[in-house]
Amino acid sequence: MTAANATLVGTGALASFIGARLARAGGAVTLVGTWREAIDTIAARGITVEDESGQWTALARAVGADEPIAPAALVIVLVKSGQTAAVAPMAARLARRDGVVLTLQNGLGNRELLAAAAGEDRVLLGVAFLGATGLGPGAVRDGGGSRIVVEDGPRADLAVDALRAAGFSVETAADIRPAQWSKLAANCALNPLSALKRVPNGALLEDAEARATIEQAAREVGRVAAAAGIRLPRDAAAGALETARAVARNRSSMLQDVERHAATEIEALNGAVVREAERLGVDVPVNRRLLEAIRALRA
Ligand code: KPL
Repeated sequence: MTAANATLVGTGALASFIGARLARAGGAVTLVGTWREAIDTIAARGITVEDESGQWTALARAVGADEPIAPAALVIVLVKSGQTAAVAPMAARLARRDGVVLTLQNGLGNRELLAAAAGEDRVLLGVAFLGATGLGPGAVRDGGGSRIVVEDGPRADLAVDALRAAGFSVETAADIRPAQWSKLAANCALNPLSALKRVPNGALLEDAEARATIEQAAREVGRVAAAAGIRLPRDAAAGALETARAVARNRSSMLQDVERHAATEIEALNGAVVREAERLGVDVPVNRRLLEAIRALRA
């Protein structure tokens, strides 16, 4: 396992958390983004992380998207899925020709957008079953979970070694789609519900009605996956509940988005599932209801 130098596209909670872990392992880490307060805070004081061990700080470089940055062997994309199309050309430029662009984002469609810009053989999809709660610019709390599945592919070892050196529990998969859809099932169930109820993930598990909705929403996603020919490693509802337990203390990214009045990832999550379900002729009433409820919140 070798600490790796990496460029992270994004300065939000997950980018700060993963960036801090990579930097603490000894890698030279650069975060690139547009959130000026986060860039200035990280450049001045590093990234502050709260976790079970207490509070610690890791030094990282943080720059605006228009500043010159030398291409890196490993580029990790961590912006919200709605911003992927906009950052894809930059992510492609930031990776060396022999480097790799890894997406650890939520939702469907990110890999395809990045591959269109960087080339199919330079992009890898990773699925992160972990959470990070933003506490302000350059400050984040570990939201629990540690598992990351990375698709096998050219130069996957660059990403796998770096993430393992940072202490994550990393697996590789020849076919990433079962992991991707398992996480999608968890996201479609937990994120909108936690955002509507304004509670951390764990509180949903203690509420019988919410728990039932989680199971129904996740099972619908499992049925869409099955109709698309993707076999999930286990029952989608059981998987979503397990993820909820692992990230119980986390405030889901959608809840954090709603609280800061930002665009949510609902279209790349339940929206994508509903569209796929329509294409495949699968009924997904619970996902449709959650989609409409979050759209209404935003309106
Ligand atoms: O992916 C997530 C998110 O918040 O977006 C998890 C960690 C699964 C739920 O909080």
